[in-house]
Amino acid sequence: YRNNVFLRGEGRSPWYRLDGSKFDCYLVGVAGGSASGKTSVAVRIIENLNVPWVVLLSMDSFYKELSLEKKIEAQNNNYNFDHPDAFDFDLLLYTLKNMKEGKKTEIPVYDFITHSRTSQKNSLYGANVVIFEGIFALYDQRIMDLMDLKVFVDTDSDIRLIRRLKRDISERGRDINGVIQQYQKFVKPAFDQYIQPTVKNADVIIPRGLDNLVAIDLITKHIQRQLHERQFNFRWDLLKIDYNDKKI
Ligand code: UZR
Ligand code: MG
Repeated sequence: YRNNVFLRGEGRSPWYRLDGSKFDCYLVGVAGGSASGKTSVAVRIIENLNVPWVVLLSMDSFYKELSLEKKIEAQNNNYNFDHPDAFDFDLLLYTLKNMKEGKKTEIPVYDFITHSRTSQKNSLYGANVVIFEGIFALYDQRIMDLMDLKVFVDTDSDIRLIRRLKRDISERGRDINGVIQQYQKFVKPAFDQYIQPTVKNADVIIPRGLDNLVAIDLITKHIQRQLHERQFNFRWDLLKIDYNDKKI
């Protein structure tokens, strides 16, 4: 996947299918409850893939900017960051579409302190594989329609609560009571009502998350095989060999 060879101008030139239809980068969606291990699974897939130009995109970048009123709610722990309404699915759709087409794409940088997008943006110039992870990765049909592979990380809720406690206390400066309160008020109800039902949208369900090396290996092999097939298509296209001539 010597993608850099195909880089030009405003991003990568798109690949083409044998039938001449435009082809784009491989998009994987990874959903699952909070602290289920989505990020870890995604990172492991990327390491195993061993392909250049792989992008990991987190749904955290697509939180909506909050009005002053909502910011006060957030400060008082009354704003629900685990509800689908907290996310800007339109911006997400626009961004993922651009990435799939290999266009230069700006990823917003969300600041969880001010609850707004910073003036800074991350620019991406196309990728072979994009892994998009978040609690609502498999929620919006328009987004799922763009995906080549849909994964749900299914980790027991007690394990997720333990991890969430550890992470929020050590990395997010919260105290034990605050984390438990938030979990009971927002995280658990949202999981039961909105996130868990999206498991039916998945192509593959990974029980136990990162511990499930076999599932991660199967997923990696599948993506590699698909990329391999696409690369061949591209080469034939480059060499202007008619596919029908090659068919025996
Ligand atoms: P995951 N979250 C934070 O608390 N701080 C951040 O900077 C980013 C996310 C929380 C978010 C949600 N809710 O419950 C959870 N809040 O992380 C989703 N507030 O992220 O899938 O990594 O657990
Ligand atoms: Mg995460």
